[in-house]
Amino acid sequence: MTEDVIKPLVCVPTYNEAENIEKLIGRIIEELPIAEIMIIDDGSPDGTGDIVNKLAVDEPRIHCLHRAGKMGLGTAYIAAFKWALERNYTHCFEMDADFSHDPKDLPRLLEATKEFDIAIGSRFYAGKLSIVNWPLSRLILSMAASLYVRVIIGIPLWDCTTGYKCFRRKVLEHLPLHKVKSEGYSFQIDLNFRATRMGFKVGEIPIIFADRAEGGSKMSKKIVFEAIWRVWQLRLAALGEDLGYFFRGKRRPMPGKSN
Ligand SMILES: Nc1nc2c(ncn2[C@@H]2O[C@H](COP(=O)(O)OP(=O)(O)O)[C@@H](O)[C@H]2O)c(=O)[nH]1
Ligand SMILES: [Mg+2]
Repeated sequence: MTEDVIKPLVCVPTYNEAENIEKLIGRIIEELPIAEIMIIDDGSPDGTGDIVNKLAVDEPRIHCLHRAGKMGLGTAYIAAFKWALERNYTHCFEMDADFSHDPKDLPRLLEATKEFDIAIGSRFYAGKLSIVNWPLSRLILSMAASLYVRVIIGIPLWDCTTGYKCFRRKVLEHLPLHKVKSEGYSFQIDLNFRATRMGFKVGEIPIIFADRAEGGSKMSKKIVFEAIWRVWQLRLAALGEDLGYFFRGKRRPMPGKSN
């Protein structure tokens, strides 16, 4: 498929985002009218999914996947990416529903995919912070997570856990999505790691990140602990894979380097 016609899908997982969702969808359409939007709602008790259904009646650019219960961010994105790959979308965005990610940055991230296979919105690029109103504890946690990831698995990114991203279709076509079991923070680390190992170019675009205005965070200790051990699991799995190729005398395929 040629990428002359650009058709992005903005994927937004939601759990109890009734206060944000209508306004967010409006802003996405305003900032990037060529995009379509996929909301992945996990049966939000506050009726987020119903709001999206009503909006979708008059606006064909809005789509919604309804899942029965809260199943986590990682599987939500995977479901949306698979849906996109079955259709002719050229790019997929990851974006939060709580206005932490400014819709104004959508065109910048899309533009950056001319140079990079994945453009990620970085909250502390080159040591320069661009965060508004976020608790210091969350900031320290995120920066520490990126440093930890850099040391253990060597991804050369300042912000390894950001959830504002734009993927070119070919990255998602090559990533083994069925193998990705990570959630939360580690989902972002996982995809960055796999894509980098495949030779895809991941580029950081500085963004201004603001704390959510409405609703509550779904961040939990479980997500943090998952990230700590998952990084080691990714490292060991990669080592196992490399050894496998080595003993078979073969080279590991690098689809990101092929064009
Ligand atoms: N579908 C789905 N969305 C989720 C789930 N957990 C969080 N989200 C959404 O993921 C985005 C990020 O979550 P948030 O609570 O803001 O996390 P934080 O920014 O790390 O505090 C928001 O749009 C949430 O509504 C989940 O289990 N399922
Ligand atoms: Mg948030």
